[in-house]
Amino acid sequence: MPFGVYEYQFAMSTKIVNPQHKPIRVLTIAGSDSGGSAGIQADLKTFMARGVFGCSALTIATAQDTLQVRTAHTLPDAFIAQQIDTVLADLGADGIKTGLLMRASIIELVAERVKDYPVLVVDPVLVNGAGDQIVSDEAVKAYQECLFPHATVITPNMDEAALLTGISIHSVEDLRTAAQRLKEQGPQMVVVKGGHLDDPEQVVDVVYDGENFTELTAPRLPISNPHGVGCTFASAIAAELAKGNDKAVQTAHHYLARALAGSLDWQLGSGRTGVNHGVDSETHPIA
Ligand code: PXL
Repeated sequence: MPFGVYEYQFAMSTKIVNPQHKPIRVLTIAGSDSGGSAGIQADLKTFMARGVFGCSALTIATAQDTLQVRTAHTLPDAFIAQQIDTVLADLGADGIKTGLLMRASIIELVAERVKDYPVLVVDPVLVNGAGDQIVSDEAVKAYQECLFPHATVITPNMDEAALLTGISIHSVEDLRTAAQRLKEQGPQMVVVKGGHLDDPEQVVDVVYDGENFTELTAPRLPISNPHGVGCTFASAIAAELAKGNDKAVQTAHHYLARALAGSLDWQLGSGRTGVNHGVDSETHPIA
């Protein structure tokens, strides 16, 4: 048992000084982007920036840079389950966020484990940057049947919302209609991201809680197709919900706008640029 050594070392070297304070903990269940812009890298940087303690359960490892995913290895279901069980049994979580889950069996095992947690943000990663569906129809169905009914918030982009509802989306009105349909699939709140609409001036996201629609607008920045935006937004929402922020989606949206603006002058690799997660992290020490 090779890890026995480490357990022993932890036990011997840990000096508990002031054990009363429990940091707010958020678990991401997602893939790794070795390039650092998306996936668990984006999620953990966002958690840090929003002042919560981030944990992770890895679903898929990618060899990826700013230009492409070269290869990817999905981890075995049993090991994904073990990571989640291990973290939740000891540290617990005030919030959980899901990212790239790849196949129906993973979505099902995740749903089984996260369903009783009060904060669950599901970012259904179904379509890649080029607009192609990257998970099977069976996985899409598993999201709808197993995970959405337990979600506090789901955050599809408009291509994913179209896939999940069958609605073709060309306008803010279509985003609203899709949000209504998605609400019927079980989440408490829906955020449909309209970044791919062709308004050159602004980006509009639609939020629907079953009663009211809210539009989140931001000026369209001169960055072509930034990478990791969806992961960052969903993680910021999870962190804010875990902190008890009743304006979690709005706060996350403001953070994302700052993080995007903070990377405008970045030359990060030769492809799609990630966002500046640390744009204002000094003002958010771990809670
Ligand atoms: O942005 C979606 C996404 C999520 N998770 C991982 C990714 C990507 C996009 O590349 O690589 C691991």
